[in-house]
Amino acid sequence: MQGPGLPVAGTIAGSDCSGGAGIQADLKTFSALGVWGCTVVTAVTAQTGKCVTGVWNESPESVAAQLDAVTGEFPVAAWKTGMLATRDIVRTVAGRLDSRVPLVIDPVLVASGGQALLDEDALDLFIRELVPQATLITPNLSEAAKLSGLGSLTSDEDSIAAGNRILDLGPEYVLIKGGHRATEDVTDILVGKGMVRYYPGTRYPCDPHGTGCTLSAAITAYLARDAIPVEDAVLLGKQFVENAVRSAMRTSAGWQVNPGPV
Ligand code: PXL
Repeated sequence: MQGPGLPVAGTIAGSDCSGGAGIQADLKTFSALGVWGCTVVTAVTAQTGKCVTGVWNESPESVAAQLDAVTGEFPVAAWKTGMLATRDIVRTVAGRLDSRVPLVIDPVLVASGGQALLDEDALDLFIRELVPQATLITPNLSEAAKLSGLGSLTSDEDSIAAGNRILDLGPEYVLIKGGHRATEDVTDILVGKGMVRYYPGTRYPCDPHGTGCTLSAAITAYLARDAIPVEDAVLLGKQFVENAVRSAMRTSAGWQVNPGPV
């Protein structure tokens, strides 16, 4: 028996039946890192590693009840958000988070196949009410372009400029992911108040489903488990996701990221 003592992380996100992204990626990652995972499901998606074929959103009442149940039982040491689906869910989540608990926001806007994972009419509320609560927000390039209002981001300078614009929205740190840049390696760039740090990494010859979810979940788990500085949690999270990409599984629809124990 474990008794008390496992650190607890929570994820507020959508279900991905393929198991590579969403709630499933988060739980696998939490477990691999020795963290107890709690889940608040915002939507159920039907999808393969390649395309989303259906989305069913939860009601705000469901999300509120899940959040209340989790926080009533567990001392959640860090939260992450992924797919939030609707304006009502954004409002519900933004009004219920405890400002003392670190929050990692993966600003999931659109699936790689083009399916919207956050309604267009939710974006302003998301930016106004949730983003300012973030300890860290982890946009990819197109999310960073949208959140910053800058056009396409093609250089490190562009990413840093976008990071600074997003910082003005209120989060403590912004991690601009470089996976979608046409570069040989994958360099993520962390922007904080008065600081910039580069995280270079290897680009592997596959582009598996679920890397963004796994990265933000790993950072959340490290924050929950070790209460380390964000800069260190990002470094460890990046190493974790690289390992999960190296272990990626091939399916009939592409590659799935595979977060294993470390
Ligand atoms: O990768 C972002 C993401 C997050 N959450 C869910 C998803 C996806 C991408 O497909 O389906 C549920």
